[in-house]
Amino acid sequence: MSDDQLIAVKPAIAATAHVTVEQHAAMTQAAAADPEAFWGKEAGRVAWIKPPTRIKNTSFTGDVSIRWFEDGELNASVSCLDRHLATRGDQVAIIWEGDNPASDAKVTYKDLHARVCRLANALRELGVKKGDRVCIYLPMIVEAAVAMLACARVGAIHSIVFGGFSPDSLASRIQDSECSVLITADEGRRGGRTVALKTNADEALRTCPSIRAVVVVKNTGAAVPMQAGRDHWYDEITTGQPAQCAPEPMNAEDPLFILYTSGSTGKPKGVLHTTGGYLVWASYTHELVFDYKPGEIYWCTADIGWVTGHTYIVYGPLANGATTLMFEGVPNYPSVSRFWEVVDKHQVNIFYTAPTAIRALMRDGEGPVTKTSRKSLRILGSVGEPINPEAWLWYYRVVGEERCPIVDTWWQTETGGILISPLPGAVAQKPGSATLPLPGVMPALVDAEGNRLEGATEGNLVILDSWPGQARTVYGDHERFIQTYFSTFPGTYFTGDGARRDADGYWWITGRVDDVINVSGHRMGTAEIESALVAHPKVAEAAVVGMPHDLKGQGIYCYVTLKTGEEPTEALRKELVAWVRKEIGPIAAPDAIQWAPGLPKTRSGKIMRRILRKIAANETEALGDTSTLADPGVVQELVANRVG
Ligand code: 6R9
Repeated sequence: MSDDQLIAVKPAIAATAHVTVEQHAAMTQAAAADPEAFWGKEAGRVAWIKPPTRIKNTSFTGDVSIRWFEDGELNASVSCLDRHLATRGDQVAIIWEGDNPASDAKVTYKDLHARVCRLANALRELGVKKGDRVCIYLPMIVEAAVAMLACARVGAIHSIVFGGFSPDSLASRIQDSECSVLITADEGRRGGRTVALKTNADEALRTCPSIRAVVVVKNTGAAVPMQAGRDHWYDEITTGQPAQCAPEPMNAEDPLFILYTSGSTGKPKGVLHTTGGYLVWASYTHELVFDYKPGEIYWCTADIGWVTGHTYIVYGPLANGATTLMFEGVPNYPSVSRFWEVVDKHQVNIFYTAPTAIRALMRDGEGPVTKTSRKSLRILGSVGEPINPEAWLWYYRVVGEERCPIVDTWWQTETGGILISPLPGAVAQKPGSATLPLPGVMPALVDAEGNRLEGATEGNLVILDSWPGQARTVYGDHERFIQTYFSTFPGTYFTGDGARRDADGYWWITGRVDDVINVSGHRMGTAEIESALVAHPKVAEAAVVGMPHDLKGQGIYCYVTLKTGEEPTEALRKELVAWVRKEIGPIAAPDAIQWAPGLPKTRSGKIMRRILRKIAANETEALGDTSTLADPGVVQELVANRVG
């Protein structure tokens, strides 16, 4: 795609946009010149018990300390609920659309407030106090949002674990942050199938002594065992609770939530976000990037188990008094028209999804899209991985009929919210480019040695200074936070992504430069999959890399060395795929397993992943320098037996 293909800002959008071209430039300038003044003003987006007087106190060097609005006091649930009651208590806060197209529900701000207060009171009765960790392992039902906000109400730190994760993955996350309560459901529903959440939870809890109580939402009504004294039905403990609950006053820097995410090494990290800065960022970005106007119907298709669900289904939209749609299902059930049918059914104006969904739907052609109206759509968004220009253009032409701007939003769990994205009324788009940083965000490119690169070039993407939504630490391991994000290029936040900046100053994210792979927008650490593989009794060694994949963006390619005497059979291959699914979850299921009698290693024993990535990608003519290998013959063997 040429860097020059500009899709101009649409006059109809610009005419009413929150931010115009001129304002974008002025805001960018103002935020850079005087961050204190700029963010001091933006802090007014949320409801403070005690407004902050100290705005920014951040350092990316030494012990790395990030503090925003540090003398302010607030409660996130009040900003998302109470303050809307007078003006829009009867407005719908959440439209819930079930997996089954016949089931849906509408929850007003007044209803949501009451439901949150009832659960918050019940949590307090279970002994939950400010600072306690509560794990949420729920499907995409209204109770998931209620649970998040009820935790915020009582000052508990929520840690949501995606419902698709295995009992082992759930257990390790509960153990790491020593959660005292788990909120789950009997079962989840997705694509016409059920997910055995309570059964998974029971298995996980065998190794989670910190859990004192389990709250179980009756969702499908399936019979599940309840452990007396530990397990409580959600309905039983919330019915009869008062519909009011005094919010816990929180310092701006008190934690709001932990969310586990994969990195290049070790176990997933508990990324920690605090209350004030995160909420301001969620509100600021949701309003500006989606140009959200009161009364509009906004739909983000993410799962609440990922950061996108946190910031752009719950906190951002509700802080802004929006109507947010929560979808329990999948894009292709009961048919591949589902997304667009839901858009028509609920008259969705703003639609935010992932490139992997767009690529999957493209395969079925335009018919399933064009048979729907989609006239309500005004803005389309993309998140989770680089969107290839073909998918961008299809989304733009077929779904949005060239009427809707596309906001390709680059950000991460650690950034709390969007950092690089067009604003619909202010920034012309280029298919495949995340375009420009939001006002207040300072990206830069550095080479491998950390030298700043200027002009049109490509390099490692770093951020030079803090923004309010930034993660503050890794739960229980600040040293790991410093090591992971601030030691590679000292003095800057290292994103782990590579990027290119073109001659117009537009940013093109090229993907991860570390050992993290992005499968359908889900971050997976190759180290996690490797350790799952070597935990199998027949596996001696494993190396995992990403490979190009038409639908998923990246697929999981595993090189496996078996223990002496073990036979590489098709049955064993299937067994290993099932093993990894069970150990981590279905999203980690390998796409290819290649039997590797040996792995290419340097003389010091380091696996040369660069070579393994090339073989997996079938770029075997350009393997690069193999002279430092201990045994170059290994490479020929692997090339000859590449799978797929
Ligand atoms: C929000 C989210 C973060 C990683 C990130 C990058 C990739 C996300 C992107 C994108 C290109 C975009 N990524 N959005 N790459 N263009 N618009 O996805 O958070 O799950 O932590 O993943 O996803 O590689 O580093 P998270």
